[in-house]
Amino acid sequence: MKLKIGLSAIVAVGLMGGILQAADNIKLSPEEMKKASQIYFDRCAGCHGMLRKGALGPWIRPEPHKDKKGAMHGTKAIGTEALESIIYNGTPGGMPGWGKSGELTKEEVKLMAKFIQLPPVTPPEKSIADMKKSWKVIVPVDKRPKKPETKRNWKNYFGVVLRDVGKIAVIDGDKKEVVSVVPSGFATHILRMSKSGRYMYAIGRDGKAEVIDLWMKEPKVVAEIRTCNDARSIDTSKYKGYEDEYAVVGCYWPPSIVTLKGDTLEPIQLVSTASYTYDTGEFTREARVASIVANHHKPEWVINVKETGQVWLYNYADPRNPGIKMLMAERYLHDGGWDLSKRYFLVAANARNKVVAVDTEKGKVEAIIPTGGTKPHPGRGANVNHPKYGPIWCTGHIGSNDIVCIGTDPKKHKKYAWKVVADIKLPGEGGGNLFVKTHPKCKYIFADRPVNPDRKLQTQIYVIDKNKLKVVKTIKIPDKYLKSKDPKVKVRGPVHFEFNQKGDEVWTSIWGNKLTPTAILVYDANSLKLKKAIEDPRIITPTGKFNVYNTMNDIY
Ligand code: DHE
Repeated sequence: MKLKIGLSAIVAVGLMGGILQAADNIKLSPEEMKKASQIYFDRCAGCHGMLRKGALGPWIRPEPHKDKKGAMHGTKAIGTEALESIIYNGTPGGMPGWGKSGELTKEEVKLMAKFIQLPPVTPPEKSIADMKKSWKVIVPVDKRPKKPETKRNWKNYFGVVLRDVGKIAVIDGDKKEVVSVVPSGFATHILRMSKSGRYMYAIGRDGKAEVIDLWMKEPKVVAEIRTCNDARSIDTSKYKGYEDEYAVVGCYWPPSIVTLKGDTLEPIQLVSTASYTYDTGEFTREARVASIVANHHKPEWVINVKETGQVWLYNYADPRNPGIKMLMAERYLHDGGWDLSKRYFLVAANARNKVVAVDTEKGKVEAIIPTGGTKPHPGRGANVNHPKYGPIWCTGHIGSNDIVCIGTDPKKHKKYAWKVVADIKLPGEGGGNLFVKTHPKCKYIFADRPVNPDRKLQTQIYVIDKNKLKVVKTIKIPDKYLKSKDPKVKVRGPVHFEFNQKGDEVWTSIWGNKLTPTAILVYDANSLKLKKAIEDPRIITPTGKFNVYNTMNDIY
């Protein structure tokens, strides 16, 4: 697997630097280092960073460090036993209990408790020449269909990430049939569509990008490239005249922006995002790219640089010579979505419990709003045109049970603009919500809670009435969909929602494990009845689902 090459390089650098002996009395053999580096990359780096300086999760380097409240952190001072307990049990702040859930064995938990007391190793860089070695055009552009080859309603296809098996299922949303299952990168994170919807793009945690041609009778990967070693975001050029022209990948490591040709994925430009924090001006090598959205009104991507707290407005009209406007926003920028008018982009700054609203028409930060909850995590958020507050945008939180809605119309609803107009409490203790979703035609917002430690709360769907702004129903997932073949690993509850093209069905994934195929449940979005469980032996660890029509038009 390509990922292993990157990681062995990381381990090799570590060995050369003599890190095995670095911390007093903690020694790991080369095999243990290799295993721990792999686990760290798969499970920990996303939240704590490759350099372990913290982001969604805290600083976990051996040396002490003062956090913003003045408290000192350092893994050496915490010690192996306490670290083991945290890794095993998780924390109320949203850290999963890796041992308790069965995902890591007791030995692996102990290994990780030791590993994070050793100094981190700087992972390798990647050039355009390196990327080109992995670039493949599998079906040349002139050999692809000139018009859709299928009679199916391909705009109502759903791309579903099959996370732990590194595949993507393309499902016909009208017929609820699997049309094809294609290979993707390691632990694919998200899918996005080209402006026309014809091309579906995937980005893997290992930085591998694929483009799938949905016009083919059986959709296939037509080009692929490994852009970096660690990534979470991808989007496309959506402005008039640039439709389907470019794709862009946002990398966690090396922290960078990679522009690709839309149909072939040929790399065009590579820009480092290493920069200075917006507030204290500290140089930050690990300034990772979090969410990216494509502006429909300008040839521009809105690119959120997590650790520096900067939003980059990236003009791709001349992609070899991009124009970049850097907006000073807030830390740590993570996920977000458009408001109803698609003028404002709202993004979570999760270390500060705030949401940043960016005015993409004027190219400025319009407002920074404290949400009142802990660790906002909107996914792309949920938009509502409310009878009293006008257009509002809602986000959930990982660390608390608040679903918070913010006014987004400074012209006609000035009184409510950029203010929290509703704080909807999910029932029961703790947060654990990852995604909220709605559709303009639906009267409800749906919320999940897959990382809440309470099994009951974790396995329900929370239904919020858009007018009342209250939870009006909880839907319990039937037990038969929550069974695991591996008794040590539990099947988690529903994760992530997506609507069909018409907006009358909402789909959610049952988040299983590698051994257990799990269902995608389709609910009637009005009656809230379970309409269909899509079950197929190939559907293993389904996570994100992306309807072609809704994703190409940013409907949420
Ligand atoms: Fe995600 C979106 C990063 C954990 C499923 N995730 C995003 C985005 C980022 C991100 C930056 C926004 C992309 C965009 O819009 O351009 N996610 C991270 C992490 O760093 C984190 C916290 C830890 C990690 O190591 O990856 C993380 N994410 C998860 C999960 O555990 C989930 C549930 C399953 C998985 O794949 O690991 C998960 N993330 C998703 C999904 C989206 C997403 C389904 C897209 C939501 C949408 O509706 O667009």
